[in-house]
Parts: sequence; structure tokens; C-alpha cells
Amino acid sequence: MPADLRTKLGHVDLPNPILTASGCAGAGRELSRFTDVAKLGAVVTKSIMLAPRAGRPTPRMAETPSGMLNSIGLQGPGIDAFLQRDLPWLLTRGARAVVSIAGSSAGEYAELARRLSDAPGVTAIEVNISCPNVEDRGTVFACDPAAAASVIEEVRANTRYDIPVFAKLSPDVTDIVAIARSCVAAGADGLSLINTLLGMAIDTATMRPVLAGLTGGLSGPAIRPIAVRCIWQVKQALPDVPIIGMGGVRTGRDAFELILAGAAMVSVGTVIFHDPGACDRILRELGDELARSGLERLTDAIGLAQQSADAVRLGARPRMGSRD
Ligand code: RRO
Repeated sequence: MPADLRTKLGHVDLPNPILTASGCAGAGRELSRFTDVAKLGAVVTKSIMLAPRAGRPTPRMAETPSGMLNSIGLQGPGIDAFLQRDLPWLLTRGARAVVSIAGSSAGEYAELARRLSDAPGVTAIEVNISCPNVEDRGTVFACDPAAAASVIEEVRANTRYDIPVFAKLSPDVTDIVAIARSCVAAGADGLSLINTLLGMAIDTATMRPVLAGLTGGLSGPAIRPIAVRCIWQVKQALPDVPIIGMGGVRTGRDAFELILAGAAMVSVGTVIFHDPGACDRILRELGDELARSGLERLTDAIGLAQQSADAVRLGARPRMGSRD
């Protein structure tokens, strides 16, 4: 029997847990040549700001061992064009739209939340407070518990009550649990873990930085263990808060790993650039992983590795799956 893959995005039911990762599939249109966007758990859009924005100069991408650096710098059409063109397109296709928002002040985030609440069809808002590609690290709200809370409080207060608000956090902090607690106390319904890590590459032939923006966000398989660790730590501290996990997922087994750590949903990102049909494949493979492990429901797998760890701590034998 195929496993039941249904999950919950806050109080919203999703048919399955595989989402696109913000920034890796635009607003879904390009991806729709390769994937039926209505069959995904949801499409998470590229972070949208109030005004259109050109982003950083090129080159903006660089390959690294088992990963990739990006220095896009929040390129986007702005909220007006998004509401006129991109959101209606997603809805006519039957996709669930999780809209990622970004701003340079709590007030800008609040305005975006208001505009999205007035539009029909927004499934959830992912509040990107962790973009690494900004001029001033002081504006990375997710690096400070009070700054993170001030944005989330404004967004929650200005978002329609039936739209869940997820805060997207940065792994570039000493204590991600402190930031997570602060966001939840400020009204976040869930957490997205993790954004990219700040990195840099230097071309030894030219003896210059590879990226025009100098630094960039590191993504891809290289960061998956960091995502697993962050999800694990936050799930331990806040077991009832739903988590969208992301970071280097390439296969159904990788997605299963994030779910066992505590994620209720998994966003797929960097792999899409060289395998645009990856979301469909990962969804199939995840179903196979659950079946092989003797799990009938995805929800039974969420955070399951934590229970095994608890059992080991208490001196009991860990629960073994049926995998050989
Ligand atoms: O646009 C970007 O450069 C970007 C964003 Br908003 C983000 O959240 N994470 C990232 O790696 N790049």
C-alpha cells in the first residue's frame, strides 16, 4: 500500500510535503514545463519585496564542491506585478502558493503582509528574515532574536488570521533555538529551516573574488548536515511547531532524513537547477522510503529519530525500521 503523504502547513492540509524552495523556481512558471505545479505540496515563491529590484551585478552564481554560491540580491518584480501576474497564474494552475516576502524594515514586511492578505488564494506566508545577500549584515533580522521578533510580530498582526506565517531562519547564528523561540513567541505559526550560509569563492587564476557581490549564499548537498542539525535542535526545543525543512535535498532519502529530524514539509531547491523534474522524483522516492521503512503515514515519520534518541538516552533499545 502506498504511504499516506498528507501533512499540515500549520492548520492547512497539504496533499504531500514536497515544496519548491524559495528562489529556486521563480513563481512556478518556468518549472511548469517540467512539473505539474498543482501536484506539489506547494510552490514557495522567490522572496517578493514592495518595489521592483534589479539585484546584484553579475556574476551572481558560482559552483563549489557539493554546493553553489548565489549572490542574487533579492531580484524581483515587486508586489504589484506579483499580485497582477504571478499569483493569479499559480492559482489558475491549481497550485498552492506559499509567498515568500522580504523587506528592509518591519514596516515594509507589514505592508507586504497586508497586500497579500487582501489578495485571494495565498496559502501561507514565508517571512524571509535571513537573506545573506544584503549590503549590511545588521539588516539580517534572523541574526538577532529581538529584531526577528519585531518583524514577525508586525507580519502576524497584519496577516489575515487564516493564513499561516512561517519565519525563515539563518543557520549563521550561534544559537538558532533562541531565534526560533523568539519568532514563535512573536506569533510565527511555523519555521522554515534553513536559508543559505554566507560564503565566498576566489578565482585563483584571476586572483579576484568570483562573485561580483563578493559574498554569496551557500546551498546544495554541502549544507544538508547543517540543515539536519538545525531542524533537530529546533524540534527538540519546540516539538509542536511545524517546520519546513530545506538544505541540499537531492533525493527522497535526503527528504526522509530531514523529516526524521523533525520537518513536516521539505523544500527542494538547488537540485532543480540541473534536474528541473526533481520535485516529482523526490516525492516518488519519499513514498518508497516510507514504504520500505514500514511507515504507513508521513506524519508517523516526523521527528521519529528524536524518539529513537530519547529511547537510547533512557536505556531502551532504539526502534528499528524494517530496512535491511
Ligand atoms: O536573493 C538572494 O540573493 C537570496 C535570498 Br533573498 C535568500 O534568502 N537566500 C539566498 O541565498 N539568496
